[in-house]
Amino acid sequence: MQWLKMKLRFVNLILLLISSTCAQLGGDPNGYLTYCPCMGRFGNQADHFLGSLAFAKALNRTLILPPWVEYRRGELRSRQVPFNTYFEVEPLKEYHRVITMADFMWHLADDIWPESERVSFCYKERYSLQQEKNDPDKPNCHAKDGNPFGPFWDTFHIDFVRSEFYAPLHFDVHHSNEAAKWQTKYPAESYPVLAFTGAPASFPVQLENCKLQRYLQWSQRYREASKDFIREQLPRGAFLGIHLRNGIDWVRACEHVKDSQHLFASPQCLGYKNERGALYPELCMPSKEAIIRQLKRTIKNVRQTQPDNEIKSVFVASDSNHMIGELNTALSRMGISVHKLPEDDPYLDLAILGQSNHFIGNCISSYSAFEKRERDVHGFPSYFWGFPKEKDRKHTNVHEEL
Ligand code: GFB
Repeated sequence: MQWLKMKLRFVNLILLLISSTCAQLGGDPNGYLTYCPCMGRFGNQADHFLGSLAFAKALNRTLILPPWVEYRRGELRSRQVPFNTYFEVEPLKEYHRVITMADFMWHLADDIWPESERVSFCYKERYSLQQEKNDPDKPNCHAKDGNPFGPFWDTFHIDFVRSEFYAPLHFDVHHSNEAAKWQTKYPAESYPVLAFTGAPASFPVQLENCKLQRYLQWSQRYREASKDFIREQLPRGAFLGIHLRNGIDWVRACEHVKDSQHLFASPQCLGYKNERGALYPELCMPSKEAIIRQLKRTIKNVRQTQPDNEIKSVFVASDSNHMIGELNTALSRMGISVHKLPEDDPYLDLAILGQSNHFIGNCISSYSAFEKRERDVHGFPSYFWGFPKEKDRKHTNVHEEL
């Protein structure tokens, strides 16, 4: 009996907590916007996130923060990791109204977005890989077709009853009155939630949205883990963080350099209109010799220009080959030690790079681009492998001697 009373009290407490959370959350009469971060891995998703945040603000709709989509080797379905595992939610609210997808789905969706009204938005018909699903009389977004599309929406048991094709509207809210067009065509009263099959944003991130990076702040867990690593594993003093993007997917991606003006994040060093030059292979895949040359040069430059804060160590982040042996051999005579995380962790790598005194990244990589933007927010210096071109650099930099 006593046990039953306690159980009832516990259930009441849970119900009270849920209802008070609902009251706190309220509903946004201006509507909501969400999307599946269905393209690419973290760097791509982060670029898309900044654009989607700007888009939600321009439409004056609350942004439902999607989980990050991750792919693990050997798993057929993507994993969805809650947005706030890696980043704080509160700082984003300084810029615009946001709510995590879990909060929205558990506390508001039944009222605001009942199952019978869940519409998926795509630019135009998306064909299903399963031919039998493609009906010329009933064009569809097939929002849950394939991986990560299905697993993403399944995370919150979301199914769509209808598709909406929004062409010719687009997402560039900085250079036209596009936001007003969206609001006229899709008012919040009739469309409480705009749920996009992909991010309502461009890749790479639009120049105008880079500054939104300042609202993306590491969660306490990552702030602490990065500080602990730096304090416990690196020698005291300044350190240089480097990103070596050199896995097999990258080797293949770099083959596109020869026939492209831009590749992935390349505007971050070359400019959005190639105002700082054309693509060249060393930007994408610098040789080991070039990496060592640039490291030595950077370390010597800092010695000359900041003798009170010399670089004492190098922290290497990489998706594949950290080159620890080669770099230790090359830099030991300069009294520099080279370090990496004991286990692969792309987020902790980034959080550590964000605190390095100097950073050298890969201009083409959107993973490096995340880091560059984060450092820009704090005014920390960043450089790119092979940029400017070695032969150009000789004419422009007086501190280049090895
Ligand atoms: O982030 P991402 O879109 O950047 O994809 P790129 C690269 C992924 O590789 C990261 C891992 O999300 C990480 O999971 N990775 C890359 C790393 N660098 C590191 C690192 O330093 N440390 C750790 N631990 N992991 C492009 C994509 O990747 O690659 C394109 O933009 C395409 O869509 C191309 O897939 C081949 O921009 O570098």
